[in-house]
Amino acid sequence: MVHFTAEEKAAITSIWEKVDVEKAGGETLGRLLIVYPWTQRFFDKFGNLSSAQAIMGNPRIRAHGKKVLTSLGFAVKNMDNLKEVFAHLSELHCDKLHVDPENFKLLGNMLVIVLSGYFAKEFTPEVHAAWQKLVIGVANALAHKYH
Ligand code: HNI
Repeated sequence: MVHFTAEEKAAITSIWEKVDVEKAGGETLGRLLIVYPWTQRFFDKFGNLSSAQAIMGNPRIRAHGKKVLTSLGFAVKNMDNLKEVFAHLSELHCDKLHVDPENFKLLGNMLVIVLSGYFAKEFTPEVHAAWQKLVIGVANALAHKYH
């Protein structure tokens, strides 16, 4: 079970309260699909994914990215309880969506890259480490119910 110190929690929250979930969510999911093109197969019903430009301008990708980041917001509010918070979503991604859990790590890393771009000045090594710990914790929690 991951444990977050008060400093790590503060580092995560100080960034999170400034995040625009639609903008950052759309960019994170869009970049995931471009940088790791095999992830596109989960979104083949989402319309035009034919180029990087099409993906970044696709309103359904942006809306879904917002949904994913909104859900990640529950992690920020429940850092001591990640497994419980994501138990239901873990079952959904395993049983219904069949998403390989490796992809959760890729998405988490992409989010850290996107945030480090938006908040370059504040992204000290300590803030970076706290965020990386959170996204790994979320990826592990989402993988927890896989069988
Ligand atoms: Ni994910 C649906 C949260 C990573 C593929 N996903 C959801 C929903 C949430 C969610 C919330 C909506 C559930 C519902 O409708 O009840 N996903 C998250 C979170 C992460 C994540 C918090 C990681 C931090 N999902 C991923 C990854 C992939 C993924 C990495 C694939 C590469 N998710 C999906 C797909 C759906 C989905 C596919 C269904 C989309 C749809 O609407 O058809």
